[in-house]
Amino acid sequence: MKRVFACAIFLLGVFAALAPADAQTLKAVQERGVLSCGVSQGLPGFSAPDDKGNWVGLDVDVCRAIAAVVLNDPAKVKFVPLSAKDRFTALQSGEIDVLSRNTTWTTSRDSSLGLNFTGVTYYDGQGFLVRKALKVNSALELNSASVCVQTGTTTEQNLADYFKANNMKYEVIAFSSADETLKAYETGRCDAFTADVSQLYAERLKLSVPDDHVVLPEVISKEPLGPVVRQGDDQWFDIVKWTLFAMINAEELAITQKNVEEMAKSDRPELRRVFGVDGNIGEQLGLTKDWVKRIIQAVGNYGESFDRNVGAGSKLGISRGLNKLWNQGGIQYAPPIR
Ligand SMILES: N[C@@H](CCC(=O)N[C@@H](CS)C(=O)NCC(=O)O)C(=O)O
Repeated sequence: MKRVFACAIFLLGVFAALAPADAQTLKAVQERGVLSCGVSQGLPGFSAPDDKGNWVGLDVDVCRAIAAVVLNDPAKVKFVPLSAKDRFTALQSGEIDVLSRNTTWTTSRDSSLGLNFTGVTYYDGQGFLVRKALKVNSALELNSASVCVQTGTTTEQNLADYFKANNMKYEVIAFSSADETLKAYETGRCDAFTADVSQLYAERLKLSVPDDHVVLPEVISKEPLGPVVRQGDDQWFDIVKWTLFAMINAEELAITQKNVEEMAKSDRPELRRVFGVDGNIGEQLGLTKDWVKRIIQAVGNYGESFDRNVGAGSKLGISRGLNKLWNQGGIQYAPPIR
């Protein structure tokens, strides 16, 4: 009898060890029928409502791709606009399932907030925007300048570090929202506006004459931006991470929104695995066999999303730069689907 009891306890232990750590997020999202996704309050190219009120952007596409794999519908996303200051609390409290809001991956954020960064959607760096009329060609000419910055960002600290390292003085003028920061810059309260370079291009579009302003050449920090989840749910962490990796791998494998149906029929072993014809990778993630197909049908591959939202096919027109794939001169690299 004792032995049977010990055996039952042992088996329970084995099952507990095999079950996902704390797989409540996937279940909660599926029961709710909608993914709650934290985004910016309106940053063109990354996350902003279009003229019909639909959220669009590179960060938005990550959420639509997650909704496609877990709910089979990229439209089933509730977008929650968050300021820089409020974004982490919204994730910690469970108000959102994932934060996809131009958020820089740093040690302190990864280790002290109870959160996990899942990957990099955009390799960025911090820069300065100034009026052309100021006739400044380098950030090193900004000694004694007043600089507008948004609070709750990595931007504030980098600004202080850069001016200190270069023995320059400055006056910081800080605001909690992007709109206030930009307004202060536009009305001349500060000589320069500092933010991640991609965000400077995005915000510049909102100025009355964007062409009167220029982004200076210096990039003063590393800002790898990516989606964030809560710690403690390894299955959800994997789903978000591999959704992004699938978009990047699809670009490498030349799978596009247009050819995905054809590619899914290919007999190339690699593609058979990616599309779930062979093996059960999707199911191992807690998803379906056709998970990659769903992602690409919903938003296209990484390069397509980049071009449409921030790259050559968008108003921002940002070049791929570091965000090119690793085999095309950039550093975007995803582990393989196998
Ligand atoms: N990547 C940096 C900066 C993020 C950030 O919030 N940047 C401002 C610069 S304009 C922004 O995007 N604001 C948009 C908003 O608050 O909705 C970070 O993670 O702290």
